[in-house]
Amino acid sequence: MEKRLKIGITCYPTLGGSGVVATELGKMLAERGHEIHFITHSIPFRLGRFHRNIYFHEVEVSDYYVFKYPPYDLALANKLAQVAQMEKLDLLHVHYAIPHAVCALLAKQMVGDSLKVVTTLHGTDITVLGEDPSIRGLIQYAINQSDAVTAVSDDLIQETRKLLDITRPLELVYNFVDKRVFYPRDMKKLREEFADPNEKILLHMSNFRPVKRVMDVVDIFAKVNAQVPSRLLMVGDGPDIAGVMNRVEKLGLKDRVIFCGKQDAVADIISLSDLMLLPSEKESFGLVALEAMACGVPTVGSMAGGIPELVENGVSGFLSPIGDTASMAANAIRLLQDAELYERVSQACLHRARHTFCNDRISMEYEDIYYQVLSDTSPYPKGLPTGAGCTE
Ligand code: GMT
Repeated sequence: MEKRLKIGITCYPTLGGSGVVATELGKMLAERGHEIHFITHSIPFRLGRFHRNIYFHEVEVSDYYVFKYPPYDLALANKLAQVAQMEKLDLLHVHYAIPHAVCALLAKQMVGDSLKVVTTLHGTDITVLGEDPSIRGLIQYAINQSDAVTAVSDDLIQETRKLLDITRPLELVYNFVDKRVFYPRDMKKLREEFADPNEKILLHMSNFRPVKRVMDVVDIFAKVNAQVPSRLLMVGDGPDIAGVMNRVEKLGLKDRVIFCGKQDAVADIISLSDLMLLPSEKESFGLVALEAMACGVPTVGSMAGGIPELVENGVSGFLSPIGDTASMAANAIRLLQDAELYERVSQACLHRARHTFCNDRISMEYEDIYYQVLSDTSPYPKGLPTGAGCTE
């Protein structure tokens, strides 16, 4: 290994795919020998057990009475600078532009230019907040001033360039899953508790926000269930859940749909399912589709954002135009009724997850970016060797 690095990581620790990716990356980098310092308001929820090389620094916010809004952003910037100085960090890798990249740049100004800032864009920080005039300029500034900026799909790179005035290169680094956690698990016993042997299980997992189009999930399921006896597992919680529950009741599907709430055992739940539904309006990557893919469970969903870069339509899943629930249902029915097709797609999923989005390879790609910003030289001057880091 090149020089062992000291890396500060900031993310949203308690929710969302960006927090998951940041935490899993920290764990991978720690395993590869680097020293990782998470600097956030809470312990990242996917951190799990105690890890060698991983430290946690809590950001505490002052609630002094003059503040109408507690200044989390300033407290974070101060903590980033403090930890960087005390622990002699080489760089800060911040996930999500707002406020994290801005706070990291402020910390860099406090500490000095030797502290590098790598920013990873995850999606809504551009596709939603990039259109918000109250912070748009700040997002643009943070991107242009970071030492390196990565995005989780090519689509997100194009969106960033379209929405903002970007004067620097943006690098593509796809999301990944840990293949030691996400693999096809034997969940026969638990599956029997959710569905009869002749029934299929469809799954949707999200934060139930409008961009996820959860009403479409119910519409697709209603159409599928009319032809293929099945159950729908709805995992997660969020603003649209009440509307979805009403719709399920109206359609007379209450005994077919199970609302599980937020759950941690994601790989277990996916492994007992047959199909993932992801009909999103916006999705820069679609981490949940990758988690399903790594368990051999195909996704039927929309062509939104970066999803087609992950799911090859007709090969490792099926994609339709946003809102076309008839086409999504037809694809789901085809997959569920044709065992040979299902097996072919499932195998394609496993191969793609293990080779293109494998944890070892993607952590090496980030490592390469870190060495470049620190020394302007890469240990892989011609790019990572083909297949680097990927093993079955
Ligand atoms: O999907 C969400 O609403 C959460 C959001 C987040 O910030 O965690 O997810 C974004 O980042 C994930 C990790 O990179 C991507 O897999 C999701 O596609 C992306 N969500 C959107 O673009 C809507």
